[in-house]
Formats: sequence, structure tokens, C-alpha cells
Amino acid sequence: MTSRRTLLTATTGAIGALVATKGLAATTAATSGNALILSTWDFGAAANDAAFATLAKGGSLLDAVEAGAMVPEADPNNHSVGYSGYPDRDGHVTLDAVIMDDAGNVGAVAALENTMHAISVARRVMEKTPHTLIVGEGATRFAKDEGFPQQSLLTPEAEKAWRDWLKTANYRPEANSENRITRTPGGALDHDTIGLLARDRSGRLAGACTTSGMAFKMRGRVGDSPQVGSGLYVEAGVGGATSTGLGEEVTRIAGTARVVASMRAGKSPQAACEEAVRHIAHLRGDKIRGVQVGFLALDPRGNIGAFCLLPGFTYAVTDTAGRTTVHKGASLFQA
Ligand code: SD4
Repeated sequence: MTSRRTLLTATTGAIGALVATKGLAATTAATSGNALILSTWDFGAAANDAAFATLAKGGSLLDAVEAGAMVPEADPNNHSVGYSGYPDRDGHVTLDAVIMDDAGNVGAVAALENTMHAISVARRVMEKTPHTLIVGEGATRFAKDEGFPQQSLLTPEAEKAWRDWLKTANYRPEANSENRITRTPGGALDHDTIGLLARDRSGRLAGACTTSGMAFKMRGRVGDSPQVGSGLYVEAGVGGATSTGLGEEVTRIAGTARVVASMRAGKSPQAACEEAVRHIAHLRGDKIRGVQVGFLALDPRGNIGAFCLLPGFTYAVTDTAGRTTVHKGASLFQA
């Protein structure tokens, strides 16, 4: 397999410094037309590498995005995807995930408990049931019945964060907590959803999105991530899109369906992401002050789009040679 290393697009050698830098760096041109795998946030780099390795071994696009999504799901230091995700306000870790190919095959779970790899359960929904989305107790039972290992997903660190949060019980999602170097459990409401898009050399596409959602959310709350057309949408010959940030703001505009619709109508992936972000701003005005939403898009030729409301959104791109770079997304607002 090609040897690769992760490159940053800033002059500094650390993500922390990259994120701390004010201003925008629209770096899509560096890889446009050559992207194979695209994912949200800096930690997407490791997920992309797993996805690329899967493709290199002859795996399918679905295999690749699933393998990528499984990386942060298993990471105990990532507090908003899979194992060790921050719980809801009642202390339950609940996971949301969706997987989709460009032929309209899709599976999703929401409010899943006790299974680390929500993305694999979502794929099982797609492959073994007549449904596209199973939620809550039914999803949890389905995963158990399908033989997925059952365990508590609440780590001591996440439990402590929750208990600290209970002292104020103030639900106030913070923008870009993903990129903090020092995460303060209980202080920062981390929300590190990973959304992945991948294509093969013939231009077929697939995507995956997995999260534990907003930390300390209401019990039963489902965000954008597992909802087709909000957290993820993929369409043959047109492109795919995924989202991150405060899910309610994505869901109310069916964000990724909108991005792909714009691409279908002829917009570039970049213009399509920008249009969706501008629409949220137009629709919501002052209500989205301090709120982050980011979209990524990939077309069948490997052109990418990335745009967000606030500075601080980062994303990872892997090109056809397997080289992975981390970029800052251009934003509508400066702060
Ligand atoms: C949610 N969109 O549950 C997710 C959270 C997220 O970066 O993406 N955070 O609302």
C-alpha cells in the first residue's frame, strides 16, 4: 500500500495552531478533482486512512466508509462518536449513524445503546431489514439479536463530565469544540460527528455518518446525522454530501439533500455547500449566532466542497495516491 503521511495545509505543524489561526484558508483547490475520500474534522484523517486501506485491499465503497467510521467509534478519547461518547442528560450514551450508497441503498440507527459500532448496525439495517431507520429500544435489540458485542459505552471520563455538567445542567452547545487541544470534560460540550464520503475511480459514491450526538441532549433527541438528507445524502452521477455541527440547524433545511440538489442543478460542490450555509443564515438570522454548521460535498470526479458558518471547521481529504491532508473550511462569518 502507498505510504502516506498526513499533511496540514497551514504553515504550522500542529492542528492546534492551525485552528487557533484567525481567518480563512480556502484550500479546496489543492485537491479538487483528485479527492477519493473526504471526512469531517481533523480526526477524519485517521478514518480516511482506514477507508483508503480498505479500498486498496479491494473492499467496496461501503466497506471503506464503514471501516473509516469505525475508527473514531472505537476511540476512547473521542467523546462524541461511539464508545466513550458523552451521554444524554440522563446519563445514557446513545448513538446515531447512517450509511448510504449512490444507488439509494441506505440504513440507519438512532438512539442506539450498548453497541460501539453504530455504523455497522446501520449497515445491517440496510442489508437485512426492509427498513431504512430503526430507533431506540428496537435498534438496541436489533443489534443484540444480530450478535453485536454488548457493553456499556459510558467510560469513567465521560461519566465524570456528565456529573460535572449536572451541577449546572446548562445545555449550551459550543462551536468547534472538536478542535480544542485541551478538552475540558463537563465544560466543553464536545460534538465530534464524523461524516465520510468516498468515491472510486469509476465515479461511484458512498458515505457514512456516525455520532453520539450533542452532549447532554434530551433523552430521545435525534440529530441530523442518522437522517437521510440531513446528515448524509449520496446520489449516483451527482455527488454526496455530509454535515456536522448543531444538527437541528441542518435538519430544518434537509441540508445534505439540499447540497446534492444544488449539485444536480449544476452547482459545483463548493458552491452547493456555500448555498446551503447561506440559506441557514438567511432563515435563522440571530438565532444561529455562535452556532456551527459545516457541509462537505464530493462529486463523482473528485471535486470537493467545504463550507461552514464559523471559522474552525476542519476536514480531511485523501487523494487518489493515498495522501491525506487536513484543511480549514472557509466560513460565512468571521466569528
Ligand atoms: C448532532 N450533528 O447530533 C451532530 C453533532 C455534530 O459536530 O455533528 N457535531 O447534532
